[in-house]
Amino acid sequence: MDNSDLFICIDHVGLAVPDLDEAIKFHTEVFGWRVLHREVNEEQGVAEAMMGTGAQLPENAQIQLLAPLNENSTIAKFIAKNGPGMQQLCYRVADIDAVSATLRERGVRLLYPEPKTGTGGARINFVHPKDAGGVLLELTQPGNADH
Ligand code: MC0
Repeated sequence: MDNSDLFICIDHVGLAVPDLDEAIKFHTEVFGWRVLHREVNEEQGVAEAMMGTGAQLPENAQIQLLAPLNENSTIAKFIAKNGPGMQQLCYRVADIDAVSATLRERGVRLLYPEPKTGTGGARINFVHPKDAGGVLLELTQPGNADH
């Protein structure tokens, strides 16, 4: 991959929340967001909701509410340490294998050797916050179900 764009856009910003239903109530009733999608991802240890607007375009970033499924969840650990709040920034990519290879060539470590399954069947991986300026950076190549 040459030095052209690696990322398509900000796909979503993830917020760690203790309780998904309470967070959805707050974000819909106070901030006027709509629930675009909900799912449970057992492997990631999360129950999640993707929030957007009534006029959501595919390239508009979404807000992802992430609640822990159990106390071993990375979200539970994050909340225990930091309290609720911004947990991750997610960039959308067209080809996660090519982007991962380019980032590895540039010395950036990805958490998983191969992509795992994310929202809507996306292929996902993460850059550790220590390699991304203190931000947990997710990469997502959307599946066909979303976007
Ligand atoms: C940890 N650190 C963070 C951070 N998590 N910094 C910024 N943002 C975060 N979210 C920092 C800590 O402050 C600490 O820095 C150092 O990293 C080690 O932290 P730790 O508390 O010991 O945590 P670890 O190492 O046990 O876990 C961190 C790690 C983990 C990033 C490896 O959270 C992870 O595997 N995340 C990827 C998976 C994930 O987040 N899944 C949930 C979303 P100091 O300076 O104190 O050493 S699932 C999802 O997003 C899917 C559904 C999707 O969108 O498709």
